[in-house]
Amino acid sequence: MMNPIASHGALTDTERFMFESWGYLVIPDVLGEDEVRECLEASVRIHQAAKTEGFGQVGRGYESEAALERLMDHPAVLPKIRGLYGDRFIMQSGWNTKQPAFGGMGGWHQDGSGAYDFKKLSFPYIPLLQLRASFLLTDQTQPRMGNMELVPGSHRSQVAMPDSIRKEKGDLPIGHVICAKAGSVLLFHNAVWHRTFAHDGDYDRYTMHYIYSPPWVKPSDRLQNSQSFLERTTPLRRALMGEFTRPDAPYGANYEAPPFED
Ligand SMILES: O=C(O)CCC(=O)C(=O)O
Repeated sequence: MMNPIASHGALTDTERFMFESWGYLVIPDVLGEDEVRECLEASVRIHQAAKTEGFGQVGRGYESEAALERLMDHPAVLPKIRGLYGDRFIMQSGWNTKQPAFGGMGGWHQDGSGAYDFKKLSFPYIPLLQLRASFLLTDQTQPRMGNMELVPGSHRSQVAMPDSIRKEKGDLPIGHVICAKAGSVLLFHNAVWHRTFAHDGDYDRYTMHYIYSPPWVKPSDRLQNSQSFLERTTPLRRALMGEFTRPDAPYGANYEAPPFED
């Protein structure tokens, strides 16, 4: 199947068109083999520390693992986030997910918040509020390797996926199983219907997801930032954690943009 392949760095007009049309992009070769290995080892460590069993998600791994911290503002990916949001956004969360060896199909869903249905925010389309960059840390070049499956263009669908399909975790003829090498990044809109695809391998599959949001959205993987992380990380990453100074009443007169390099 076709992939909406994107280059490293700034969002091109063609990539913007593909993102608007399908709701996602695939950026190959973002991480080299050594970086993938380091991130994979870090993923195993944080899941062991969190004692996850079966499918599991661990937040805040970027605070303790330098290899994961480096991905927060990766130069191949961050310019795409800026291309879609402009200069003012935060990293709302960073989740590391494990699809275990021989894991089954995940449930179809759109990303959002259990506390407040994103559908209430606008009609007819759900706005972009959680832009996700998913770093694939295991080979997913064939289906049934714990891939992500997305329904292209479904972020613009004015009807929900039928309950019958959701209940039985059924297949859809328009489901697109993302096949890509370890080190690739999938960038997608919160409203695209998606699920974790089955994994036939005898090893655990790890993916590191970074979710970027407008600056007024609350972080979802932390109640407050770790002071020690803030003290030792870079100014840009501090800004991405939402630690920017606000000149007056929140957001009224804007605030200083994160210190991007260009
Ligand atoms: O399989 C994964 O890593 C992603 C799971 C998922 O769909 C989600 O976190 O929303």
